[in-house]
Amino acid sequence: MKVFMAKCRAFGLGKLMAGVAALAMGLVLAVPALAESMVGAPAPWGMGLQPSGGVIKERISSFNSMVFWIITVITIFVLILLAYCVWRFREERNPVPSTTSHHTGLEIAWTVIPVLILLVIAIPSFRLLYFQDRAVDADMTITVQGRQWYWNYTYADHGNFTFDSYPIQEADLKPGQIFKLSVDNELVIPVGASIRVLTTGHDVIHSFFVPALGIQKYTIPGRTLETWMRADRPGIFYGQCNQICGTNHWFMPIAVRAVPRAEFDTWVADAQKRFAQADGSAPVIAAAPASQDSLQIAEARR
Ligand SMILES: [Cu+2]
Repeated sequence: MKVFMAKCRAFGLGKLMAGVAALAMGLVLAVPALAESMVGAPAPWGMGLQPSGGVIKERISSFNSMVFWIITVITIFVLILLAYCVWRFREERNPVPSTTSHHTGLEIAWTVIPVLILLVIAIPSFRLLYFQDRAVDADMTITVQGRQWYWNYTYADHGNFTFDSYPIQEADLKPGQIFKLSVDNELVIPVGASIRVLTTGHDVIHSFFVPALGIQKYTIPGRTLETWMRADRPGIFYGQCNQICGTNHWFMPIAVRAVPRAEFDTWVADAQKRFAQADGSAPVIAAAPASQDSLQIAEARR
């Protein structure tokens, strides 16, 4: 019996060890698998922000968490104060109401403390706004044009090829594609590259919004606005036009695919052929803002 118990224990321990080893292996394998490709998309019952695909979204998320905790502490404090006042100054315990209307110390405190709290929020907030504003040292430029109702992308630094991006109809979806988010021609970018994004509108105001990359910019007819994005991990990051732009506003999803540099170069070589103009010339619409104005804007803002 003793031998049997010992065997059982040994077997149990062995099994446990094997389990732990398998779990550890699984975790080791899971990390590269996660790093391989992430999907930035809304999830059913998702309560928080979308996962971060790059540094801008990481900073937005940590700022959001900081403000969340400040709000939580203030809310709990006010709730406790309210409950205490209701209990302490109820009619039964306080038959003769106080006629006090001023308290200098208290008034200074409830003016100064909120100002300090706002300062604590304002400093990182402005820092984040300026960080999001433009790429300090962009590796490449992409022009994004919002049109009724599709997106047009131009790769200014790669021969100025340009293409349109439309959503995939429900009947044509392949496995893994998402209705109202997946598109026929994705905006492909290299992982780790800081990309200057120049936005402009063709007809009405649209807005280029990809939450997982922390980018949102209006596309306004007659104007070129600048912002930037960087995907620090490979994956596909979905977004949508988030400025009501007409009846087919829903028809403007965005899919940004971040791939390793070598894969990006292969895609560019292929895209240059696929999206070449019929006469081989550079696209007219994008040529001016992408090559000249973009540099002037970048220079003027330094
Ligand atoms: Cu829209």
